[in-house]
Amino acid sequence: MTPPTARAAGLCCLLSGLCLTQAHAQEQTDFQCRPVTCSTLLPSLPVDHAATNDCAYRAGNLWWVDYVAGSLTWGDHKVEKAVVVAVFDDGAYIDHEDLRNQLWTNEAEAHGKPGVDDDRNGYVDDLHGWDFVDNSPDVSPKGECRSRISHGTFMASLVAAERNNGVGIAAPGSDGARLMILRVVGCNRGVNDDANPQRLARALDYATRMGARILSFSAHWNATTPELDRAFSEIADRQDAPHPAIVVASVPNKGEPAAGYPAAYTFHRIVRAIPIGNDDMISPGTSVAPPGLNLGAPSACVIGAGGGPDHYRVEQGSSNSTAILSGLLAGIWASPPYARLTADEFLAGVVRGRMVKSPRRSKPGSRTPYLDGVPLADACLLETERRKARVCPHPGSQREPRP
Ligand SMILES: [Ca+2]
Ligand SMILES: [Ca+2]
Ligand SMILES: [Ca+2]
Repeated sequence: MTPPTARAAGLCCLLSGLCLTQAHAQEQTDFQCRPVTCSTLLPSLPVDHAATNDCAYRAGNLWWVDYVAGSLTWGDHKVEKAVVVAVFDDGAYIDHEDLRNQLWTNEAEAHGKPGVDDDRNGYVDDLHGWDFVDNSPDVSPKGECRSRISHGTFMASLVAAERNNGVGIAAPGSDGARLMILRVVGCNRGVNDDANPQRLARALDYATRMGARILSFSAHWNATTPELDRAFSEIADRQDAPHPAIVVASVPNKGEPAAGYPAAYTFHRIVRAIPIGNDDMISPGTSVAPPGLNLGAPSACVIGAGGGPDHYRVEQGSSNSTAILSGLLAGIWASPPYARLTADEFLAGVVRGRMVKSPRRSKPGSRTPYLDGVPLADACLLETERRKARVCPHPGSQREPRP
């Protein structure tokens, strides 16, 4: 029998950097404003939303936003109720310029007293989430993360970077999502830094009790425990779950034979992100995902928040696909006419009813179950006569040819 910490070691390894292959070694404060052309998908075309002034978007560097028709989640409507997306990762630098205004906030603690558990949820001063590694309200990455990339910071920005603030990037969840930061792994490779099942179960309970409706796992682990199975089943499978939520799970693309957890669960509230690398191709080495709600989302040449408060970098990997899909689902769910749907109604009507039936599909993959390709995630169901996105198939016309 493997001890729990070793069982979950896959998560720690991933979050220590294996999940992301570094495409550009240096993170910088200004490169996002110059055209970056590392993808053949949508290179430097005019952007879909002319009024958005974020530097990287205007420079044509956010191909992945337009690829999922993310601009259709922006804008005209007032967000009635933001969808809280819990990011399970190594924490996040919440003072980053594209993150600080995008956070979920525990209002009871925001208006409460320091040192007091104002909402009596068992966590003192939990303002924007919780650090389950060091049992602290400070959700910033710690230890070696300070001098390296913070995986969680990058992921949080792909979910919901602030839009139209003149700097950095925008994201499909910019308007509709709010970020709950849950630090579930550390960076020092010590025993206490592993993502153990008890810690994950506590974080799952916290996230859903505090109102997260999408749980974003850009990480995976290879074995599980009955305790963790129960915790996921309560949230993602139980019909009368008190706090149901949609789990967005990463399907890895480094040649792993199986998708790992939580993607391997067949629970009905699991949505899996299949990494799309370049040119509508499923990323080579993508693991076998179980049948279900599997949607292609961009993985390569993705620009996001770095370690400094105004730093950005370019990364690739299936982690990106997962965070982008989480933000996209949140952006759609927060938009009329979907904003009032329950998790099961949203899954049935939008994800199962529309998105997985999308006429946009990836190219065929080379192995089962990808021989027919996968449907590509997008917000095209929000398209109107007045607001269109380039990638959305228009009735009576072919998809616009690429240059
Ligand atoms: Ca509290
Ligand atoms: Ca307090
Ligand atoms: Ca921005």
